[in-house]
Amino acid sequence: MRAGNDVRAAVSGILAVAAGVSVGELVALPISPYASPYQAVAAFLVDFAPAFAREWAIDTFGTADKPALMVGVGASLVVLAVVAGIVQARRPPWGVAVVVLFAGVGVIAAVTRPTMQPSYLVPPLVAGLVAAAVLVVLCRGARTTASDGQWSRRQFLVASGLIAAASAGAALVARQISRAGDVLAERRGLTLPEPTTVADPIPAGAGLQVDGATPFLTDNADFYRIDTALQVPRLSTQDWQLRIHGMVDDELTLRWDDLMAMDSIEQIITLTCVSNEVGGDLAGNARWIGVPMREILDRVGVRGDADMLLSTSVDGWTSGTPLSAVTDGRDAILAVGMNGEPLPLEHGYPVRQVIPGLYGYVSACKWVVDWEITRFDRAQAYWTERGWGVRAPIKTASRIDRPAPLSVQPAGRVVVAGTAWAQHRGISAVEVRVDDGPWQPAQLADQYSIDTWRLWSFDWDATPGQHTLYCRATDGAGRVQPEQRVAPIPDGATGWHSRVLRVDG
Ligand SMILES: Nc1nc2c(c(=O)[nH]1)N[C@H]1C(S)=C(S)[C@@H](COP(=O)(O)O)O[C@H]1N2
Ligand SMILES: [Mo]
Repeated sequence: MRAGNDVRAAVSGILAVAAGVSVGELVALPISPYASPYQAVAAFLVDFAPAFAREWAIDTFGTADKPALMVGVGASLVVLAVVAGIVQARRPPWGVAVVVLFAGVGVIAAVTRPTMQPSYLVPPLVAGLVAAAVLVVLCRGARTTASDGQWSRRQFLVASGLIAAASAGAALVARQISRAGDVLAERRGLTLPEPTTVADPIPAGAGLQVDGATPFLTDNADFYRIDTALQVPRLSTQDWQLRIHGMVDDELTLRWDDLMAMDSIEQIITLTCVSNEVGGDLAGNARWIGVPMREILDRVGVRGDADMLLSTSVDGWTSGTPLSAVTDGRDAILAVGMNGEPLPLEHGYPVRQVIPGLYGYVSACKWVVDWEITRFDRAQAYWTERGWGVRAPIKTASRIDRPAPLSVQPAGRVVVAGTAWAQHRGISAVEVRVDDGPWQPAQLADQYSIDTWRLWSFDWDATPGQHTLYCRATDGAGRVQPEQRVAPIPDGATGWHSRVLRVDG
């Protein structure tokens, strides 16, 4: 008889856990997509998995690592449910204890979510309560049924009722997930706000008419992408919110419609990554539309002793920006548009920061959902916790873009062209040196603004042989790029870019 009882107990356990999970997901739906206990536990496992486990998962499942994880969590839940049912039938109330333990994992996972709100605790707690209650009721029934057929039928009815509830919950969850899949469709249909201030027109002389030169504006498809996201977040405008708290007079939570109700501006700004080696290509120049960040800070009333904006992305990444860079009059934007389109998903849809003059890791938070106004002596951000510089203004850089490295050129006139940037200071000169010769001035394209890169070219009278070309820029303050080679870590590389070419006789 024992085996039969065990099967019944196992089924009771599965129904109990299924009911708990579905009700938990159901309760989470109106709170936030990030309040789902199931998703929270999966995300928690990813965040806290040791490196070897993560590598093993990526090696084994490749790009299917995320679905594999979800299946893994599901399978563990089934095993837990069976164990809880059997334990509860044999030694009550220890089965309930197993369920409570698992609900505890859900609570811990919820607490560690970067977007965590106290309401995130409700779904795992409710899930635990429901699962425990169902387990107690069904297992009591299971023990009585051996001698009483009536109980059995009733139990069956209860069980099927629960299955119905569980599937209803699952259906709702599925709808929620499909809504996340709709983010791409939503983006396609999204209308950008009409900026009250448009960007100055680009002078014809800002670009270069030479093959292989970098275009003044970077297409979205060619724009460099740097982030820690394993999976590009899919955050809809409906789910987006920006919670502003910390050292402020009045906390504020902005929703998409609130943001759209504010005046927006259009501005062309060059973004740069601190990880660029000398001559690196992790820089791009785009036309952004968004709301000035300063206007939002004005609404909450920033306390005088605060000096840092700690921004958190929906995936938990953080950046720490000096508040002065947001309030000193430069065009720090909470951007929603990039080159005339809504932000591409991988560039921060629906909302990201763009702040001229600072490397991306201390300024350009993508998928931003939380602003804490704090102090540099109280808080740290993702990369500064890992040894990168706390304050990271962009260092002056210049790069040779053409001719291609190690290419063979005909003797005579060769057009050398490149890019130079020193955002928020501007570029006042670029010089080129051939081998050990003197520095010669390059021709500068028109400067669009001090917040954008500046293209340059140099007419080189090439003589046969192998040559090394060097370039160096001077910023708007008159400071020449130093020769000394410094690695990107902790706050940006320095040194002159060079390129070796052969010239045929
Ligand atoms: N959420 C999030 N935002 C982020 C990052 C990240 O890892 N996560 N990386 C930053 C870094 S280091 C850079 S250089 C810029 C790059 O922006 P892009 O990918 O749009 O070019 O984004 C910044 N914003
Ligand atoms: Mo970066």
